[in-house]
Amino acid sequence: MLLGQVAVILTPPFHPAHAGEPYKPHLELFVLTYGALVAQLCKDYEKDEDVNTFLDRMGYGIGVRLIDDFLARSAVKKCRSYSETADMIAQVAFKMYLGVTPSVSCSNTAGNEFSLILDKNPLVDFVEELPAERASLCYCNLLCGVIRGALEMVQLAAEVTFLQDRLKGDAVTEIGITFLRKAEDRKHKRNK
Ligand code: MYR
Repeated sequence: MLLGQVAVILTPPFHPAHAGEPYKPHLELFVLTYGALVAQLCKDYEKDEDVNTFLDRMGYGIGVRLIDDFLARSAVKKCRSYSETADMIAQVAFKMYLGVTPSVSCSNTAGNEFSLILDKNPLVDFVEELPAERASLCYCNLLCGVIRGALEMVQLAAEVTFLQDRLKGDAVTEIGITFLRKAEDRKHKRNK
């Protein structure tokens, strides 16, 4: 499975004339393709950690490309705080590409750690449960890489990991985002 194929399924060609129009990605095709990708990786790699790393790196490559598509389709303004950025990821980006809106909470007093809580995760729509021998697999780890790659392209370094996962029996699915630089250090590539 090639990075380009997954990226094209998620982001079909966009024309600026359609900015602001409702966007319908080929979500079901993406979800099914993603499942096939993870299944293949599990055949190729014995260790869950290697599959997780592969998915994160692949997601990073997608995120680096996806950010231009996101900025063009959404026409959003530059965020002024980590909190705004976390809200934008949840309310605009997740809604746009996955059709769901995670809830966002800040998890530390420094204001640079956030949790995205997903009640519904379309990426696992066709997954019942993880096999017992794949207990450390982060099935949706691609998403962490996508977020990390997209943020890096707007000069925001971040660590992104799954903190909880319903596929592993947790009560919710939770993605943790830790912004690594001070907001004032940002040199925006956009000047909107
Ligand atoms: C800015 O301040 O310049 C805007 C920041 C926007 C960050 C958006 C990051 C998008 C992440 C995409 C996640 C997609 C998950 C399916």
